Amino acid sequence: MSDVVLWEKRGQTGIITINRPQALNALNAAVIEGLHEVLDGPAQDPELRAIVLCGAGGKAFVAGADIAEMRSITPLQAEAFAARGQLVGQKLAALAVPVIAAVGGFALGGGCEMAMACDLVIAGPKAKFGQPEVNLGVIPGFGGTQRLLRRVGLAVAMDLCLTARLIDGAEAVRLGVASRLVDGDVLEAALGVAAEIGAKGPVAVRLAKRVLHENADADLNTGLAAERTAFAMCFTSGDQAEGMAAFLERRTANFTGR
Ligand code: CO8
Repeated sequence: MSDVVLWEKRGQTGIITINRPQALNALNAAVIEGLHEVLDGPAQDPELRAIVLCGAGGKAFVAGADIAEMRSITPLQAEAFAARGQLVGQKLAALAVPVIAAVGGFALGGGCEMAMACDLVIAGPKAKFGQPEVNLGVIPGFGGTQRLLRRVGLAVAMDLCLTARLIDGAEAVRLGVASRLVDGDVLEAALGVAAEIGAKGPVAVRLAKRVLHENADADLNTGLAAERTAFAMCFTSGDQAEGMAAFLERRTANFTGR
């Protein structure tokens, strides 16, 4: 297993840590390949209820792609690097369980893009988000232009991508880049959210994630049809029977995820 991407299973929560604190967790090829290894391997564990993605060292979630490594790559290598990076984002979306980004510091460039590829983004008091690529003479390449556009609309996406300005957690939540702003330790807060989600009906959580992702670009009627089908699928699960019985019997549901 990679030493720049760490995996830990704590109860039913998986924790992925990008571990290059000396370079503010910048994404080099080794990190991208380490992420693929985790996402194709332990992150598929059917016992998991949620995954938290964080950066080591406290100062940064991820400060972008590794500028030193990117500096002298060829156009073809740049295309291949962006493709491998974008595929990480697609694998995060395709994972059955929700992925929660715990952003305690800088989430810049590829780091902001990686956070936006997660299902929930929890920002700590020192979080800073931004797409500063134009400072370096490049543009986002890990999905930033497209995910920002979908999250915040054209006007704000243009502002962030063209001016490279950084925003704090409060502004990120207001604009829709992040889901929540928390006080204190962002990893603990993200683990708390993971536990909160983990206590819900797992079949329903997985289906909700899937319907939201698979229909993010669909027209309303297509999305509503997918929602109806997934809603009906919930009624094939023991979770639905247990969840509704527990409510009516005024007790806590004991979900099995089947
Ligand atoms: N790449 C490589 N090394 C980095 C990066 C980075 N992105 N960011 C920080 N570091 C290194 C620094 O070089 C420094 O190393 P050293 O101690 O050896 O000199 C160490 O981390 C600490 O950084 P600083 O001394 O700069 O720390 P400061 O607190 O002064 O500043 C900042 C923190 C503001 C975050 C600053 O480091 C910074 O601006 N970093 C670069 C941010 C950036 O421009 N990110 C975008 C990169 S481009 C990109 O992400 C494109 C993605 C598209 C393709 C992705 C495919 C996977």
